[in-house]
Amino acid sequence: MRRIPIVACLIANVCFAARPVIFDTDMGNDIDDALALAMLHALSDRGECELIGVTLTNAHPAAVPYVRMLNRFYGRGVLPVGAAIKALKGGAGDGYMTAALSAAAADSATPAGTAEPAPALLRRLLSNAREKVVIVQTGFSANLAALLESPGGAALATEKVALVVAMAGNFAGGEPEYNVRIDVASAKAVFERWPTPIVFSGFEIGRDLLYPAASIERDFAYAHPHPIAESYRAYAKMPYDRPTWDLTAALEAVRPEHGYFGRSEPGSVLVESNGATRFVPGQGDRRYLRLDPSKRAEILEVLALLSSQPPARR
Ligand SMILES: [Ca+2]
Repeated sequence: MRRIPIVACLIANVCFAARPVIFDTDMGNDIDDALALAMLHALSDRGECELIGVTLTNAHPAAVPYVRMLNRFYGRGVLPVGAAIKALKGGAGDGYMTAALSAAAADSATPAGTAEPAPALLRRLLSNAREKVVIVQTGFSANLAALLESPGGAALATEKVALVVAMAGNFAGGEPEYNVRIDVASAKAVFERWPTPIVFSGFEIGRDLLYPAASIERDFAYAHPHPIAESYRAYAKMPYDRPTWDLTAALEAVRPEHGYFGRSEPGSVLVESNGATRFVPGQGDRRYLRLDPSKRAEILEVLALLSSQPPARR
């Protein structure tokens, strides 16, 4: 009896291609991007999505090698990685990347070669996609804004993007959120004019779901060194429980039907000059996530399980 759902799942995976996903990230500024990328590899291994590329909005020189190192750890070393097109003040940090690269040095050499600019990669991935793509944006909006403002970019997004899930904004009335504040002009362009639906995981969602340090110590012990665990330890003094901002966006992007989060009514999102986001219900196809506190334990369990899942293809 226990085999039946597994077989059904395998058949389903063969019969229906997994939804392609692009991960657009400011990797290196905070640790949640690394955990979110680990999750997208795990979900790809499970056949729930297909990670087709990573585009960066952190221009730190370690960002491309670091993402390539993680992709290689998870058995996807050939995955294309696009480099950030501009260094943003306060948004080009190396919170853990160099440390994790040096810890991994014995395990794998850093691949040579430059990366193409992220907006060019985004355009190529979308143009070549056989079905509509979900974009998980967990950093600044520079790449999507560049695509939107390039010739034919809006039409390409309309044709090839199903949905953007963005970790951005603050829908609980707080301060301007970091991902918006660092590049206000790009966020304003994307959140107000991007031609497909956008679902926002606002600051308040990840803030209220803290990743347990105990999981880093326990669940990643299957590999030494483990690049995610090394990164987490390098980012801040252990033990600490870090908000799961980017993980929640990745989860909602791939598993919307699980209903982990509630969603607001549709509306529009306006970006003020200081980076504050304002939701206006009514016209528009923007929504933001809501967290039911009674689901907190379940969601944290899922986030830890997926981000710590051993690579299937290593
Ligand atoms: Ca991020």
